[in-house]
Amino acid sequence: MTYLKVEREEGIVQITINRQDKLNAMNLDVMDEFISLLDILEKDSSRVIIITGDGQKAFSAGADIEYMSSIGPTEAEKYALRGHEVLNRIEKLEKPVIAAVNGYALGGGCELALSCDIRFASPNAQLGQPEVTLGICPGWGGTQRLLRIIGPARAKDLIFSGRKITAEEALSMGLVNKIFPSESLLFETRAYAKAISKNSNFAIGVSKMLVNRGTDANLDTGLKLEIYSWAVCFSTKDREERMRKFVEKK
Ligand code: CO8
Repeated sequence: MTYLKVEREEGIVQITINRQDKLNAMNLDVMDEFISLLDILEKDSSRVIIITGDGQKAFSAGADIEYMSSIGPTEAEKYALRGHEVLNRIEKLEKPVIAAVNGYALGGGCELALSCDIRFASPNAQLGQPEVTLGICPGWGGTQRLLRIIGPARAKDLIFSGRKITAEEALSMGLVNKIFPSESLLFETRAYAKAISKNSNFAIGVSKMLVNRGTDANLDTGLKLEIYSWAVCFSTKDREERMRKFVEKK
């Protein structure tokens, strides 16, 4: 792969967007590489995925503005659909995906982070949806995922103003989960990934699905889905062994 660097260690896969000269802006090639990689990650035995950007400056500065400046509505729709495919598949992956936001996460870069389950950031991170400054609305799910994560009033503020917010402000509105010093962001993210990878990946996958589905379902439907999913967990060997070990220790 040219634009995505993939490193694997003990079930943890770290994906680094590797287009530093353009602040890791995502052109069609980057999206195509994400799709090829997702084809693998959806089936392999990896347990936790980390997404970050190369260098100290950017997670990703978004969709490629140079490319977008040369296209019309037909290509724009294709570009948007490609982005949606990538982000939807990340969101639906049956394993945790963590964004290590190491700098600018703007437009499509912020939207990529929003499709992840957890966002850790360095103090120099700046997040935002500056699309309206370019004459477009967010196009990779920003209006919908931002709304669900930080609520409509805050989402509208960020989208209407196009302003960049600091990691601290993002933390205060629940847009990032935690801030780590720049030099230890990846170390801490990997440590967290390793810790959660020791838990049942089946149970985590089911929990992820329940939280995601529950976001748009009414409470009664969400609770019903939880009951059935909970019961299904009792059919796994993994659950049997984990509970047996606990009981035997006693
Ligand atoms: N696309 C392409 N190139 C970019 C992008 C980008 N999004 N961002 C930065 N670059 C390039 C610059 O052109 C520059 O290239 P070069 O050195 O060849 O001139 C290089 O990266 C370094 O950038 P700067 O010199 O601008 O660095 P600064 O430190 O001065 O500024 C900023 C950093 C503030 C991040 C600035 O680069 C910036 O504002 N970038 C654009 C951020 C932005 O507006 N992002 C949103 C894009 S729109 C979007 O993502 C829509 C998503 C939905 C798409 C739906 C499909 C239709």
